[in-house]
Formats: sequence, structure tokens, C-alpha cells
Amino acid sequence: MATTQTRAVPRGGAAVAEPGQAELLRVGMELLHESDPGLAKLLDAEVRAQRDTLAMIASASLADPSVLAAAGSALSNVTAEGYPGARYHPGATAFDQVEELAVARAKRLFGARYANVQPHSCSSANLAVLVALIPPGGTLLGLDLDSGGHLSHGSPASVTGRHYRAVHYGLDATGRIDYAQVAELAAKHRPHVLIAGASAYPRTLDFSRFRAIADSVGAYLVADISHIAGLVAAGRHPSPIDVAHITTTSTYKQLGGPRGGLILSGVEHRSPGPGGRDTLEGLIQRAVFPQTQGTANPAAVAAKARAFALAAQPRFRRTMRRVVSDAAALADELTRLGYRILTGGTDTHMVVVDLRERGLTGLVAERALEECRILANRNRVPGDDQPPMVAGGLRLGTNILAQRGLGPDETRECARLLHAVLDATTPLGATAHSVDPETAVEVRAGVRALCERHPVPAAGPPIS
Ligand code: DSN
Repeated sequence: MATTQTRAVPRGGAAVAEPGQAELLRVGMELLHESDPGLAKLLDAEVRAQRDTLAMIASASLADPSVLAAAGSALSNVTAEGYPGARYHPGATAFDQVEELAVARAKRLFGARYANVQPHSCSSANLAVLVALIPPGGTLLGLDLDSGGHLSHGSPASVTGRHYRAVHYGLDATGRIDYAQVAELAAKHRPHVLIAGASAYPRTLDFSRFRAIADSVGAYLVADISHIAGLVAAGRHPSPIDVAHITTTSTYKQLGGPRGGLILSGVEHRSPGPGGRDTLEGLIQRAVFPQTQGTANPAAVAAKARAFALAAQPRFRRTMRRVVSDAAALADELTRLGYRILTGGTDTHMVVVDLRERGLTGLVAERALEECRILANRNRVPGDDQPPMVAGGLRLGTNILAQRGLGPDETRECARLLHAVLDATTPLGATAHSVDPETAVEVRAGVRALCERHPVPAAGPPIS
């Protein structure tokens, strides 16, 4: 049988076949190459692209090969709604133990008292939390999308902005969160939930200040740390776990995990939820399953367990330290090269560049950079008059640079390569461009040299 490992120990004359995950993955890849070469080729091309590209996507990190292996495991074949020990299907013995392991590791990593590892993403996690804490038509207060907020924090484009009354705070004149406005809007609108979290905000979040505002109006505080979860786990950003009522995060943006989400709670995990009808953790458990999800993704839960174990290691903490020093170097070098950096710098992994005075849109910059094997994504900036698909800014992050071992000096080199591309880019309207061909060749060579010096783990030798 192709999916089993044969152990050469005869019993009753026959070899004993022992199922093995490693063999399953090996055979699976062989079968894929043999029977679906077109798809296999695309998957291999992605490995090469990641190897040969300088990725500065702020919402991405590299999953260790062992995390990817767990995500591709036979647990994917398990259907089991519910929670360990209380499933609605048989056959969940291994999954129960895997989920318990993931929960225990998540709690240990973040110093939390409660964890739910089932959300398929942080957007799913946020939806579940809002379902648990806000009555239909109730009010939430979150950061405005154009000021660096997230779709799932009440954007009209998200169900969270359609089914709840969403009110948004913004930034002050320095580009920092306007806490006075948060307090003012909270007093005026009395939200059920205040969300502290962002997807394009490069500065430290003051969770205690958010909590004081939430308390002043009887709101629950939800911290969404998707972008900074690695920094929080490594002690490089203040932790909201015991400050907020509930914390949510994605597991792939900075934790090096699989696509997925996580919900955590600290000392208040058994505090009463709205109306006192259940505890916070009881409400969240039900809000994830059955209210907003069916079966969890068991293989993704295994991959989360693996990622949480890796994130607890000293190596991860060293990487997070480098993430922050690389980002500071990136912001500094770009400023030196004449770019306008939002808030004048960064405290995290993220640098947001306002391109408007350079006459480039975010989309043009993103496409010109990708042509030269540098990845950074367009982002709207405060006061932007471009639509979201075009945008007037660029968001950069140093997670993957640091994971590949690039330090501040090499990150400055990345900034110079980025500048070389943008300086040689001629916009042809808001969405089209041309890059000077000689510059493009030089930059691609520079990118290649950096990538060769700092390989992606297990991506194999470069193809010349
Ligand atoms: N939320 C998106 C981002 O920050 O890029 C990705 O999940």
C-alpha cells in the first residue's frame, strides 16, 4: 500500500505495515509529481520564488518545514466537531490529544489561562469574539481602516461592519493613535466592545490606556495582536493577555505558524460575559463552535501546536529581537533616502511609507518592486485619495528578513535596493509603470546575492 511504511519484522510470515506520517508525505509528493505534474510544478515554483525573493510583507512569516509537515498531515482526514472529550464524531483520539497539546502550548507561550485554537483565521476569531460579546445590532469601537485598522474591526466591507454598529477612532497629528478621541467616542457611543489592534500601525499599543477607556464605559476590551503576536510572545511588545478581556491573533503573520487564528484570555477568562449568563471562556467556546465554525482544521491545529513550541524557544526570541532592530534600520535608511515614514519610525516589525509626494501610487510601487523580486504591499495612508486597490502608501515588514538571518546592515541594503527600484520607476498613470531595465537587472542581482547568503530553510540549492 503506497501510504504505509513497511517494517521488516515478520509476524506470522508477513511483514507488518506501520502507518507513518513521514512516509505518507513522501509518497504524497511522489504521487503528486507523477499524476499531477502541472500542480506539482506550481508548488515547486512557489518554493523557488520564496527562496529567490526578498519578502517584506508585514503580515507574513516563514513556517518551519516541520510546521508545514504537520499542516499536511493525515489529521486533515478527521472530521470531529466540538472540543476534546466532547466531540460529535468518533475517531478523534489523536486529534483530541493534539488539540489539548496546542491549547497547553498556546497558554504557556502567552502566559494565558484560556486558549481556543480552532479559529480558521484571525478574522474568524474576531467574528466569534464579537458574536460572544455584542448583541445583534450592538456597537463596537475600533481603529479606522484607513488609519491602519483591520477589515474585521467593523469595516463596512466586513460582516462586522454590517451586523454591528461600528464606530471608528483614528490618529492624531503625529500619526499615533488618538487616545483622547478613543475616550471621547467611547463616552458618546458606549460600545459593547472596544478593539485595540491594527494591521498597518507601526507603534506600540498602550493596552492599559485602552483598558481604562473600556472600563470607563463598561465595554469589553478585545486586543487583536495578529501583527505583533511574535513580539508579544518574545517580550518585545507589552502583552495584553491580562489587560484585555480577550486577545485574538492569527498564527501565520508573525508566529511562523499555519494559516489560522487563536483566541486567548488571561486572568479574567472566567469573568461574567454580557448579561452575566456565562463566563467569557464559556461564551467564546460556543461562539467558535457551533456558532461561527463547524469542524476545526485538525491538521492546522497540529501545525499550530508545533509553531507554538518553536515560538517558545530562545531562537525565536532572538529572531524577534532582530525583527525589531531590522525594522528600525529599515525606517532609518528609508528616511535618509528621503522617504516619508508614517509616525517617523517604528517600534515593531512594520514600516509604513507615504509615497504620495514621490508621485508614485502604492500599486505602481508594489508592481515595480515585484518585477525586481522585492515584495511589499500597497497600503492606504491617512488622508489617501486613492482607492484601496491603488493606495498611496507601501507597508513593509521585517519578519521574513530576520527569519532568514538578515541583520540591520543587510536590511539597509534592502532599503537601498527598494529605493533603486522606485527611483527608476516611471508611473504611467495610477496603475501602470515602467522600470529602467538596467536598474532592474542590477537590483535583481543584488536581491539574488542577499537571498543566496540568507537561504530560506530547506528550500534547496539555488537553480542557476
Ligand atoms: N490582514 C491582512 C494583512 O494585514 O495583510 C492579511 O491577512
